[in-house]
Amino acid sequence: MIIIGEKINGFIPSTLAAIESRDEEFLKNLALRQTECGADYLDICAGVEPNAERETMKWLIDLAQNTVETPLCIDSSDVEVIIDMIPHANKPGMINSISGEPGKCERILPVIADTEWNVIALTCDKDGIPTEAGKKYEIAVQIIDTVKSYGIALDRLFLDPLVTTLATTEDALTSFNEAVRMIKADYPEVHITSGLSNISFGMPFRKAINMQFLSLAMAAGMDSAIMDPMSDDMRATMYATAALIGKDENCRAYLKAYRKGLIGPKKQQ
Ligand code: THG
Repeated sequence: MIIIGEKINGFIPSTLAAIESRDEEFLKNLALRQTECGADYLDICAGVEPNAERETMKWLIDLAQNTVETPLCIDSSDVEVIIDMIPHANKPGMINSISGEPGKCERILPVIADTEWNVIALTCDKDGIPTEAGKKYEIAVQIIDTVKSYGIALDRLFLDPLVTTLATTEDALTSFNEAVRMIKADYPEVHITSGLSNISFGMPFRKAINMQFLSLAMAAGMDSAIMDPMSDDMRATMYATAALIGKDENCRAYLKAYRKGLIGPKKQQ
């Protein structure tokens, strides 16, 4: 599993408060702890008003890079902000995100074509976010064709089939997983990622839903997640599932995570 740590995001109230008060220690600590908990990338999302986004994003990038070696995942809905942040990164990371919406692929892909940057692509387009698996797949194929046309290897592409909300769409998980299976069957080298918490919006005991979503989506072929790696429950779910679905040879990663104390029952105080 390729873990994208979600905690440095201004849409999280405690993170926003730290950003607004320029609380470096709080934010450095998030970079450090997520990395210790196994994050492969750190999502960086400013979550501030548009005219402060560039400055805030740059400050967060510098802060993270001064604290850890973990590559960054530049998260903004504004492609121009993303492009302006690329030169500030001290190593290639992940772009979050492009989609089937006009202008996104055309603007970002030529910039990263001859680099080692990876890119997340959302399966939405000018008509919005489809709930139906066939439509998610259709947009995915269009994006894949465009990515290929820029000479970008498909293992640099992380498709996000945009899971919908279970409380309002009862087939949110089943259509997501169907899209994952369709994409993986035809394009096995493409990665699949997702935010884990959208599905449980509006439900009580969200963690239960998020954990089982992670597990079931991994079984369908999802190999990355934008998640809270500091959550003991989410980490345990991830390692146990990888072992159970045959994605962890000799359960090595599970055993190593246990030995390192990354998973396991809480020690008595
Ligand atoms: N896809 C892509 N990018 C994304 C999302 C996606 N970026 C933003 C978002 N969705 C993913 N990031 C977050 C960040 C924080 C939370 C949810 C999604 C969140 N966190 C809780 C908190 O920190 O309080 C804790 C959650 C937990 O304990 O597991 O709510 O879908 N491409």
